[in-house]
Amino acid sequence: MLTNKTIKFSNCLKLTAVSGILAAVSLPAQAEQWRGWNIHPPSYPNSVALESFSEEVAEKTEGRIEPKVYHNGVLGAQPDAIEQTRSGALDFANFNMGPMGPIVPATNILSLPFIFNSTEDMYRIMDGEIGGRFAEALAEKNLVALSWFGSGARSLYNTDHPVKTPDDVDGLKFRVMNNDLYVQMIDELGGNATPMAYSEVYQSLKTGVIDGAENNYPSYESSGHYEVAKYYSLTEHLVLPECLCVAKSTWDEMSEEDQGIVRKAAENAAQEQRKLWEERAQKSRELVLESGVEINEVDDKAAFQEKMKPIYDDFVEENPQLETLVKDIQAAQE
Ligand code: GTR
Repeated sequence: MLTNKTIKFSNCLKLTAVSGILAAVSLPAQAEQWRGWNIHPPSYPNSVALESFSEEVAEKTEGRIEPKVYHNGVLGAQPDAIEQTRSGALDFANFNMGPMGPIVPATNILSLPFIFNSTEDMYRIMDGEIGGRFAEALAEKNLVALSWFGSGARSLYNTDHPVKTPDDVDGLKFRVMNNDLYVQMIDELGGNATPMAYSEVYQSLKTGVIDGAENNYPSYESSGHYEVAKYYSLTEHLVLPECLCVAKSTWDEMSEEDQGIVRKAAENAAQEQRKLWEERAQKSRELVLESGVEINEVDDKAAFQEKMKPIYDDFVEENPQLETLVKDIQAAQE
């Protein structure tokens, strides 16, 4: 007859045997599942680069980290996604520096119209010491910027007529990204600005809630805005960098080895994005032209710059601590 004592003893033996087997199999540590935010459709250059980033991270960490990108802005509008990444509810994202301004004031410098002369200047400056200063400002707000993507130049487009001089903006209603600086930008030109989520622009153009918006060729095309707003005017007023950012809490949880892997993958993704960008910008331009869009040069860019000058003056007056950074960016392009 088995006593209570012997039953317990035999169970104990079984347990010891099972844990012995488990230890021998040496189960892999549980993979970290990362959620990544992306506003664009899967074929967009940024999306392709984010997928490459995810694959490289999963492969090089041997599955310790498994990033997954959610495309098309399904995880929310950009300002909300920035907050979610800051809090660690999202692990990584590709953010435009435009809507970053209200959260990280230094990044507003990047939204000063005509601050960069060209995409090449922007890349050179953001990849260097000055870019590091922006990364520091982002880190203070819990965002680890690992590399910089390009987004070409943004230009005005509308449903009514070509914009050739600032006077042509008079009275037009433009959607802008969520940042007061852009409201002032349109005001200075004599138009009316409405901050609005990217996902709402198409419908608002269609129903006449707004007359126009501003963006680069690939976004103008992939969002379908060109189907409604047929006049694309090459003001090229903004050359905005975008980041591949990781949540600070996610970053801090990683080993140094994995941080190195993730950083390298982000740098590789930026190189790929920049290359794909050039091809896509060209394609998008052709596509919108074929569909009957009228693209026009502006007569005199300096006239637009002149109108927007008060934005600089006000910005420096309100943020005297950022004046040096503005000046350093200007000096780096002389
Ligand atoms: C795109 C940019 C997006 C978003 C969008 C917008 O060019 O890549 O991140 O900022 O513009 O206008 O909201």
